[in-house]
Amino acid sequence: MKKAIYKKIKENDIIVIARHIGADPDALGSSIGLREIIKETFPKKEVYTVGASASKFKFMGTIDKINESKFKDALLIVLDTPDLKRIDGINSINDFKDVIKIDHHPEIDEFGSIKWVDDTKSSVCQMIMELCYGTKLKINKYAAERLFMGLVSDTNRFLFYYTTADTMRIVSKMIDDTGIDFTSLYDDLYRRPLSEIRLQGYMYQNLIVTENGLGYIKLTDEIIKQFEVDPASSGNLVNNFNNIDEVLVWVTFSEDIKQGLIRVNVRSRGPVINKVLERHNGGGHKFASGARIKTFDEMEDIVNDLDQLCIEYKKYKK
Ligand SMILES: [Mn+2]
Repeated sequence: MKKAIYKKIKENDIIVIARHIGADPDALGSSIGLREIIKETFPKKEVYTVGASASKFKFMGTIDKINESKFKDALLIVLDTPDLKRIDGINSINDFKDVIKIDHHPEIDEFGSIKWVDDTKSSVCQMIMELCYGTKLKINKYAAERLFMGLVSDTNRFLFYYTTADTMRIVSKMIDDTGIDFTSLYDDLYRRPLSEIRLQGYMYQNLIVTENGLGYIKLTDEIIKQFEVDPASSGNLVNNFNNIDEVLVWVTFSEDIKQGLIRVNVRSRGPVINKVLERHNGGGHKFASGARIKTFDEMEDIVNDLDQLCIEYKKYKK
């Protein structure tokens, strides 16, 4: 698999790297990291990353501008994106000469002449590290830093269950080989504005918790404006509710007036949640999923479904 991906990269002179909308550090780290790796290995190739830039993560690196007329001669590599509709920065994968998919989400759309999809991997950044060490691709310090930040972010600092001995081994090898100063990278990754911390405080105070172990909170446009944060950042705070005795599954509903939707972010420390979210126009990992709904009317349905999931989980556990 890795050899086949390497061969395709070697064969193509123009390579475009895409990832999902609403870029997070794993999406940015893997795409920017892979761009640098390909350039390091093949300096003559044209390599571009596409998609909207995320000002919050500007320390991850820059996104490229590319003339779309190049697409027809280019190899497209799609990272960290299970479904076609969530690929950022391109209209159709059919505009490209060839397509490779590399992802660690459960498969939704099958695409690409080569696909490497493995939902046991901690992050796509880990997969890019494995790709490097399994082929003749050369890594450099800048790429290693990006990959490290993406992996650390997707595993929540090696906390999540899909962090394995392999994860530790390859990260440690990469640090040895490139000499990155990895602890200094945490500054960029974890420093946050006071407004966001205050919103987090609000969320802790106002989380509603059912007797079955479902925690949920509704963040209206009014509340989001009051804390002067953007709607996406409130959803990111969902990861900070992981260690509460009374809460098994938790969900935030954040209104985004500009986009005319409500972002639903769900996490779990037991029940498998992605099937429920797939029924509500979303999906994701077993213990980390999301959806986009149109109005708060759909909130009740999701809350009921997830609460039911908690009930079943507790019954089965006994
Ligand atoms: Mn990811």
